[in-house]
Parts: sequence; structure tokens; C-alpha cells
Amino acid sequence: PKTIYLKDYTPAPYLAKQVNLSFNLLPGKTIVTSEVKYVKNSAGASHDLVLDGEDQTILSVAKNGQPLSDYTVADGQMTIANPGDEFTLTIISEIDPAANTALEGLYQSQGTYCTQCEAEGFRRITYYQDRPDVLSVFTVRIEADAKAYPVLLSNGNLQDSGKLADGRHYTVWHDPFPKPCYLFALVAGDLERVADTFTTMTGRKVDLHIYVRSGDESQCSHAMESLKKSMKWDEEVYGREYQLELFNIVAVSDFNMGAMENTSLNIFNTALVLAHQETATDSDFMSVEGVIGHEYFHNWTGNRVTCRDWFQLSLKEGFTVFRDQEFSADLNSRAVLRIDDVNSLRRLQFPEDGSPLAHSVQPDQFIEISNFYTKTIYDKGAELIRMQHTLLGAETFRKATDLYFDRYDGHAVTCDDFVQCMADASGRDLSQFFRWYKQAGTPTLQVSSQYDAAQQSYTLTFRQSQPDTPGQTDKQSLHIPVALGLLDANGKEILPTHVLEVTAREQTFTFIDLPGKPVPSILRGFSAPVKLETDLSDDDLRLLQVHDTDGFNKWEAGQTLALRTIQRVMADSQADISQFIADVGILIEQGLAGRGDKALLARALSLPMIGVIGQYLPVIDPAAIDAARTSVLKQIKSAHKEALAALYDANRNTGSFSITPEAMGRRALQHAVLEILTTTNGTGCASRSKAHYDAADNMTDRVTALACLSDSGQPQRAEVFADFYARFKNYPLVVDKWFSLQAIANREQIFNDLAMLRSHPDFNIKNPNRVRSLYTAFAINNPVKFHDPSGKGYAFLRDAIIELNAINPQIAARMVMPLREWKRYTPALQAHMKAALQAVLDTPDLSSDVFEVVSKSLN
Ligand code: DPP
Ligand code: ZN
Repeated sequence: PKTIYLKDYTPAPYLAKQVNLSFNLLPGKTIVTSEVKYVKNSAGASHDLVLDGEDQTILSVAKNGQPLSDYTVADGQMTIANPGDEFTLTIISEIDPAANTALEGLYQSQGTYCTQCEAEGFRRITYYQDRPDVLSVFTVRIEADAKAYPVLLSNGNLQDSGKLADGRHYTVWHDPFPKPCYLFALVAGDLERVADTFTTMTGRKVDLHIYVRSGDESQCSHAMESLKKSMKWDEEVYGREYQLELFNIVAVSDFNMGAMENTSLNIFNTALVLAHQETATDSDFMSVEGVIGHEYFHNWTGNRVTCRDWFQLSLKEGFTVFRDQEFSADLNSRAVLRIDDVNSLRRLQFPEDGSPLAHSVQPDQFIEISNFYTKTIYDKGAELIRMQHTLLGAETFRKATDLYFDRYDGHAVTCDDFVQCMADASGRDLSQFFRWYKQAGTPTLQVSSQYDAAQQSYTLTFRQSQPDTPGQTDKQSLHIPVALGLLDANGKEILPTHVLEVTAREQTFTFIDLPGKPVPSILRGFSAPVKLETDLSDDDLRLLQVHDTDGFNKWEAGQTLALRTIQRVMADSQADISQFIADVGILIEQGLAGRGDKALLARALSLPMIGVIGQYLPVIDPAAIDAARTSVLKQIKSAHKEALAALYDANRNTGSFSITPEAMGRRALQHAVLEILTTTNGTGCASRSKAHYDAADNMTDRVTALACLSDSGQPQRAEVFADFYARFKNYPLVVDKWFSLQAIANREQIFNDLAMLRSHPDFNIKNPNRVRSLYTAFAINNPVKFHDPSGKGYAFLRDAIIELNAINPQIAARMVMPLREWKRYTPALQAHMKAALQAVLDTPDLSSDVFEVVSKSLN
């Protein structure tokens, strides 16, 4: 496989002035006719037209209407030497969507034709310059059997449609905005339509359509509401209006990603569209809202302004994640959302940044771009935008984004161009800041403090350090915004949030006129994606946990105390942790008194997850972390059993179901409490969980009960799982949950369970959601059994990677992820993980996707 380098970028040799595509969907094959008007690009380096194409049979090639034979095809590229300054090229080819299990290009999902072209799927449809900096206006004609495929969709506006002979019909779509081919989409199927409208800020009416399979129409209202909220939010917060007459969303069951932002024809994984209280959890409702927003926001950040090349992927993804995070924060509880986002960053992005696959937000090289749809590009990328927002302030940031859209609408640009807009609009020098885009690895920020009673002054000293990562050593210091507040000894805020800018390797800040030693609240709202190390005492943290005005840091203080407590128990299983246990009692009392936000209390009562704890340890031993964590949970339960039971009762479901933040907070709190109450897995625990299940009128409560029963050896476990399956066996997304909730069980017979699930009639290796529901759930959310000392957990994943390599390389490569951090584990686990990776690498006919992640992991 070939490595592609950012430094080798050159502009495309030819521009595509106009693209006419015609699809004839026939049984067993699809005929694609592509007629493209090319013009020599004066900036282009070569005179040869080089088109990308894969997995298709060329039927004919013509230039300006004359048959052309003077071309070569090799290694997935068609080359036409010196074709001239301006000409029309017509290529007719045949493809087989029904045989396409990679789910890239044009494929079928339960009979429905659909496309996935990002990043490089368009080349599986027709020969074209498959690169994001070639923008063109597309007209698309689709012809198919009218009865089997009544719905025929593509990007833009419907221009024409009609009946043909032999029961066939056609539509013609025109998208007036030039776009790269990765945003092309086509759908043909027998789908139901849910319709609504949105009136834009200038009074234009836009038709909104969601297409789903018959029977799913009643599960679309949340997605539709979320879409309308997204459109309004982008107008209000960014001044961005939608410009076409129509916005379509289509939900399909077989999809590699969550969703895809194709211009005016978003294609979604059903998991991120369908939501109903009976079948979707609160977290599903939140994901649907967030991802509907995300894909809609791409309309401006990704589509209207797109990426010059794939090294700039974070230009659109980082910015769009930041936008969807802020959208969700504005609609829900900001602190809760921030906590959940940071938790996920720590659990999933930090390990990536510390692994052999660590890469910068603007990478320098890749083999397979699909491997770079990572937590680093998305979530760390979003943190980089957030830091610029923090440094500039909301108002200047908005001026900068206005400038960005003005300057680059209709262009394909770089991350450098984005940051330049931030610099130009603010008059600030952001060249040091740009290092965040180029340096991989999670920086450490150490803070020490000194109070001088005589001078009444307080000094904070910051030291930053950057870890070495593959191909990068001796890194330069970064420009780090540190949001800081100071509290006095009584917990009163004496300095409201103030942003310090740490730019040197070591830097001090002195605060004067302080009659007593303050307690600092550092990195409020997690203002930079760093590992923070402070010299705060347990008492300082306890003060912050009670009094900090920043919701995130209030939670963070409690988590740091919990982390210290778990580490104490890891060092000495008999360690006295009574102070911590008593502090938890205070939180429970607050809950009983009805004080504070329930969603925040739920998070405060949840101990850090094993994956997060591991990030703070030099060597990861999941079983040892779990033993200590469980011991702390048991001590909390035994000390506060009555109060917890009372808190559970006080938060019982009353009244009708809703997904307001309050209602979700109440359910989350009940869940957190039930988890502690059932931690000993005895008979009482099982009946409590079963009662929770029996009382449930929604999926959140059902899933809570199943999660609390999952590790149990009591008879209720089988009863409840059987009832759940019987009730929901016709709902694939719920059956996914049934698989996952068993795969996460930390119990002896797990490897038997996994084998049974793998051979269950509902398991389907070709469906990415089902694969994730078993394998990803196990490998990510069952750290103890995945890292079983026998190595059986790794072997289970290894076999699936090898099997999927031949079916769906993208999904296979993504499944390697939990193995790539092998160097962080104990020597015995490392040996097993390495052997699993080696076995994959030794597999014949390895796809370039899997080859890249496995070979880099072993480096
Ligand atoms: N569809 C994926 C996303 O929106 C890739 N663009 O992030
Ligand atoms: Zn995206």
C-alpha cells in the first residue's frame, strides 16, 4: 500500500465544469453514464487527466462524442495523456451494488439503493478525479422499476420526473452549488415519507422530508424537531441560512458511519434517526439530536466551504463537532454535556493520542483516509476550535467565522486558512496556537502554587510538556488557554473566570491583595485538552466540589477525589477511605433534600470508568482497577444503603414520559443510584433490578435494569433478558442493545455467552450496527473480560477482524482500535495483544485499511 503525504499536494490538473450522471438501476447490475466537461486547470502541474476508478467494468469511453481508445487503466486509475484544454468525456460503466459489502460507493441496504462516497467511495461509482478540491455542478438522472423503487432521490432540487415503458420511471435532480464528489448521493427504494417545512430567516419555505421503511414513520418526530431546531440555531448563532428548496434525510440499516452530510440528501444510520420512548434511550434521543445537528451544520462547514485535501478533514469535522456540541449545550444542560464530552475524550481520544497510532489534527501522511475518521480529528479537533473560541471570545469568534464564510464560500481550503481568519478578525498572532494542529499527543500541564502571607500574594506556576509520539520528538511549547477562578477558604469566589494564556514551557502568574490563601479552580470547563496535574490537597478539592461556580470543575474535583481514592485502594486494599465515603453521603443527602441538578448529581455519584482511570496509571491492569473500583462501590453501598434506597424511591417515575432535561436527569440519577445498590449482585440486587424493569414505561429504564443485571448470576437475569428479546425482536436497533448488554457482562461464562451471541440467528456480520453491538461493545465496554488474562477476549476480536477484512475493510480496521494501545498494559496482557495483532498482520489478502492500522500498531 502507498503512503500519501501532505507535502506532495498539487492542484488538480483539470477542473470539472459540469457533471451529468445517469443511473440505470437494473436487476443484477447498474449502468452508470458519466458525462463530464473538463477544462485545463492553469494551476495544475500535469497535462494528463488521471481519473480514479475501482470495482467497475468500463463499457465505453468517448471524447467529444467520438469513441476514445487512447487511455490506460492501471492500479485503480485511468490516464488520458494530454487530452486538451477543454473537452467532454463520456464514460459508461457497469457496477454491481448488490455485491457491494464494503458499503462504500453505491450499495443496497435491505433492498434500498444508497450511496456512501466520503471519503473515496465515488471512485466505485464512476471514473472521476476523486478528490475534494474538484468542485462541480451535478445533474443526475435515475431510472428504475417504478414498483420496486418508487422513491428516486439525489442532491439538490427535483427538475423532472416521469413514467417510462415497461413499468419503469425516472427522476432528474440538479444541485446548483458546486460540490466535491464525496458529497454526491443517490437513493432508490420503497420508502415512506414524513414531511414538514421550515421557514428561513428571510422567509423562504424549505420542505423537510425524512424517508424511512414502512412502519418506522412514528419514530421520526424527534429527528424532525431536531432538524428544525438545527436550522434555527445556525441562523441565530452563526447567521447561516439554508439555501435550497428541499432538505432530505434517508435512514438505512446498513451504514459504516453514523450519518453522512451529502448536500440536501443526508443519509443516516437508522440508529441516529429513529427514536421513540419505547425503543430509544435518553442517550439515543440526545445522539439523534446531536447528529441531526452535526450533519445539518456541515451544510456550511464542510459543503459550502470544503476541504482542499483529506489532510484537512478536521477543518470540517472539528469545527462541526464543536458546533453540534454547542447546539446541544444550548438546548440542554451545558455542564452535563461538557462532562459527558470530556469523559468521552479522556476515555477514547487520550488513549489514541498515547498509542502508536497517535496523529496530529492535521496529519502529514496516511495510507487509507478512512482510518483517519478518528477521535483525534473529530473530538480533539473540536477542542482546538473551542480553544480559539475561548481565546477570541464569543463576539470576535463570530466575526472570524463570518469572515471565513465570506472569504471561502464555494472554495476548498485548509486548516491554516481557518486559523488565518481567526487571526485576521482578532488581530492576534495565532502562529504558536497552530502547533496544536501539527503536534500529536496529549500535553501535560503541571501547576504548583505558592502563597506569600507577608506580601498577600499568590503565585501559580505552570509547566507544560509534550510527549513524544511516532515520528515526533522534542516538541515545541503550545499556546494553552487556562480558564481560572479563585475561591477563598470559605468557598466564596474572589476571582471570577479569567483566561490565562500559557505560552512558555514554564510560566508564572501572580495575584495580589489576597488576605488569605485562595483555592484555585483551574482549567474551568476543561478549557484545553491536557492532562492536568496540580498540588491541590484533598481538602482543596472538597471545597471546590461543594462551592465551585463552574459546574464542570465542581464535578471534576469530585472525580479527582474518587480517582485518588481508587488509587489508594489499588495500593492497599485495606486503605481507610472513610472520608471519601462520608463525602459521598453528603451528595446523597443533597439529593434527598432536592437540592441541585439531578443530572449533575447522577454524574457526581458515578465513579470514573475503568478506561478513564487507566489513563492516569503508568501501566494498565483492568482487573486490578476493577477490583479497587468495585471495593469502593461496595463501601459506598454498605455505608449509605438506606439513604440510597430513599433517593431511589424519591426519584421514581411519576406522570407521563418526557425527554426534558429534568426528566432525563431524574432517570439518570435513578440509574446511578441503582448501579450502586446492585453492585454486590446478590438476590436483593436482582429483585431490585427486575422491579425496575417491570415498572418501566420507556427504554431508558429497561436498559438501566438490564445493565444492572448483566453481571448477575441470579435467575432474574435470564428472565428479564428473555422478556426483553421477546418484546423487541422485531426492532433491530433494540436487538442491538440486547446483544450489547450481554457482551458487557463481567462474569465467568462470558466467553460462552459471546460464542452463543456470535452464532445467534440474529447475528449478521454484514450489518455494521450488529457487529458493533457485539464486538465493539465487548472490546470497549467490557474492559475486564476483553483484557482477560487468558487472552480469549483478544482472540474473539481477532477472529472477527480477520473475517471482516474480506467483507468490510473499513469496519474491520476500526475494530483493531482497542488493540492498538497494547504497550500501555501489563507485560502479560501486552504479549497476548501483540500476538493478536501479529495474527491479523499475517492474514493473506489484507486490505490496505487493516494493514495500515495493524502495521502501525506493531511499530
Ligand atoms: N458523515 C461523517 C460525519 O458527519 C463524515 N463526514 O462526520
Ligand atoms: Zn462530520
